[in-house]
Amino acid sequence: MTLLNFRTLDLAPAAQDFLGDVLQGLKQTPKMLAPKYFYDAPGMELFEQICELPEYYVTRTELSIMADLKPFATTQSRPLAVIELGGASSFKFRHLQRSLPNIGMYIPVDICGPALFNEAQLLARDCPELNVLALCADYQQLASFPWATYTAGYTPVVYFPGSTIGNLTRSEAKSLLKMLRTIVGDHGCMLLGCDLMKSLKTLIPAYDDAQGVTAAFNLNLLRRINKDLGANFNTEQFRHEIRFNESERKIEMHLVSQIEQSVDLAGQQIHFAKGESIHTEDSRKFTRHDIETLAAESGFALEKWWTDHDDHFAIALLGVNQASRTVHHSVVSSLAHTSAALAPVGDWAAGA
Ligand code: AVI
Repeated sequence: MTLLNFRTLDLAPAAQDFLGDVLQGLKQTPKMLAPKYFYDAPGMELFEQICELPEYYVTRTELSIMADLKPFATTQSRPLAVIELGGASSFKFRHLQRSLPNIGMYIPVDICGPALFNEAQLLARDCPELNVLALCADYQQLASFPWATYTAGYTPVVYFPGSTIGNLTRSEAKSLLKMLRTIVGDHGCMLLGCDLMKSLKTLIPAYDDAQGVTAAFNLNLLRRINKDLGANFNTEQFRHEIRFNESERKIEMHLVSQIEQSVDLAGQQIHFAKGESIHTEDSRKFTRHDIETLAAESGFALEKWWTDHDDHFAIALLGVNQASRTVHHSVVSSLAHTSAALAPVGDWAAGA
């Protein structure tokens, strides 16, 4: 059955980028791999299991706060166009819909195309009144997307849940927010999930659970490199390790080589000393002040801060900083005219 309210756009980066990034990361000292590569189909499945672990407080705490967002919906006169970053699973969006009943357009963005398209189609089938545009893309590609065309008539709301912002460096987070500021225009806003700094007694087990699901998630990155790039990592020879970096208030995930060894990748030999690690992820933990500062540096302003009783997690409403208004407006207008390759969906505009 053709769904009139469902479209897809595939701007997925070439496989070549993956090989280039992996080679570059493994040749540098210390070795590193970008966390965005965790999320192939098995990685997505493992991440879903992580979200249900008793130790991983993040997801259930975030969901518990969502009901508090209701008053925000009533202040909006136009229907909302929700742009979700990392939207391959529609699970959180379905919760969001219960709190924000005036969503008319949903644009989930993810680099895991098959899961994204599948989930978005199911959502479009379940919600015939909702226009769904599933966009397979890397966050960097979003800057040149003609957002204003797609969100005309709606209030654009960028939804970035799960504290994925914490997996970026400070400067990456700032650049991303600056770019998102151009997407929301002068009248939009952003809902940002932020994991807060807390006791290590809670933090450490959340990233080193008793069942070993997080370890399997971390090691799956090496399996993916074997499968997609023809490498020969022996995953038995690497161990999941987490470290708390106090000065930067972040949990680091590493894969530590248990022996001295060499791995073949694309005709090259990658050498590992015994005990040498590959740094695979940072997960930053925030304070309210961190988010206020980040917002102010990116053209946003913190307008609301919803949190749970234990102050474990917060959802921040970032509105547009008055001073940044007109400058960004012209950027949004020009973006609408730059990408001729992507046909606008004029008939989807609210009120059209
Ligand atoms: C996706 N991201 C916010 C998760 C986090 O908590 O940093 C990824 C994760 N890594 C290990 N467990 C969960």
